[in-house]
Amino acid sequence: MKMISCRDFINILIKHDLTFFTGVPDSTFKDLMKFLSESDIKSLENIIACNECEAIALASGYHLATNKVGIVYMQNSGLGKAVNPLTSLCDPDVYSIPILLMIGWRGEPGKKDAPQHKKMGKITLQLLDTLQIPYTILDADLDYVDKELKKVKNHFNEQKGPYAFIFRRNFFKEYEMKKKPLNNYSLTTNDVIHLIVDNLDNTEVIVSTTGYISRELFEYSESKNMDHNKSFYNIGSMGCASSIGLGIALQKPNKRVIIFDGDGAAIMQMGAFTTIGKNSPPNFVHIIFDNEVHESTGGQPTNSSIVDFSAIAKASNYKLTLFIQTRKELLDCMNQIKNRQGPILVRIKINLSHDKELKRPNKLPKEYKEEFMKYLKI
Ligand SMILES: Cc1ncc(C[n+]2csc(CCOP(=O)(O)OP(=O)(O)O)c2C)c(N)n1
Repeated sequence: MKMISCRDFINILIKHDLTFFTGVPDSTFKDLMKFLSESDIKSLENIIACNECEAIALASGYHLATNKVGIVYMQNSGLGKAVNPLTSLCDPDVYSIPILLMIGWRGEPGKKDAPQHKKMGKITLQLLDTLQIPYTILDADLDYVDKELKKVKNHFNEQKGPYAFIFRRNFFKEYEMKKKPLNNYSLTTNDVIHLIVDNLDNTEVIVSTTGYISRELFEYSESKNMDHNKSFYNIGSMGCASSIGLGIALQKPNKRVIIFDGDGAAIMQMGAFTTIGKNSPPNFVHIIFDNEVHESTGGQPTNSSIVDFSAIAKASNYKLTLFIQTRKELLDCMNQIKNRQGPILVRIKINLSHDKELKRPNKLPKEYKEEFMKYLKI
């Protein structure tokens, strides 16, 4: 299979004066992200955004300030989030702002992928057609990329407005980082899930976030032969676990609702903190597994290292906030939160520890949903 090295790809972009990157990571671009994170090419800028809507706006600001074209990378799942600024900000009928979209094509028809990618995979090209955004499904061939970039430049000169490059998996050759990102936190996602699940009594349900966290929870439940009916695996809709949990908590005041959130996911939809605080369900526990990266898509940093989640939660009317770094603190926390009223926020610092293949929920999402709803009814 043909693949392109990250350096060659970046060099071609630089040749076409494309040096500003922003976006939300997708595993399709994990090697490119690694390359960008340690590249010493001075002209390159890469800002990892909270969500795809923000990324489009950021690249628009870049264009307004420089008259140059910014690149926005995203998984196709993020295209929905980007639709609003694409249609109401960048569109040729509004401000005509040129942006080169780099879209990872998950759920491509005919290829095996997880269920949450199926619909978006099927409609990605149709959606771009509907948005009247021209696109190229890029072949991993440098001359071809160069030719397409010339074409895109003409598009930007004549029409302005966005243009999309669609990327299949395995477009980029593997890039080995010189220095692997590490942190020294003692707890792993696995440790935390085991410890929390083992300390639950029978009144809680868990809503878990997109990516590795749901997969770890699933795998642990399988290994213990537990029913999955007390967990709602939010395998798609990144950032929405806490809002799904809020919807449940408000209707089921006798069930404790525990959210297993990621730092990237929590930041993606941070406004949810305020809706949680405003509605203030006492049975709501928001746990953030904070490894400071988007681990599920290859370990790209989130903004978490500069975010004081506790301060944000407190200022949003959460009733208790806890910061956990050790096993002992986590055990104490589990006892403490049993008798306290929510909303409660627990931020747990998590070690980067994933090198194993994790299982994915293997039944249809609808089947898990039905089991979960049956349990909630009791
Ligand atoms: C809207 C949207 N954008 C991007 C993705 C791709 N994606 C899946 S998981 C993930 C990373 C989640 O990071 P975090 O919440 O910090 O959890 P971690 O992976 O570190 O466990 C991303 C970016 C997505 N699923 N949806």
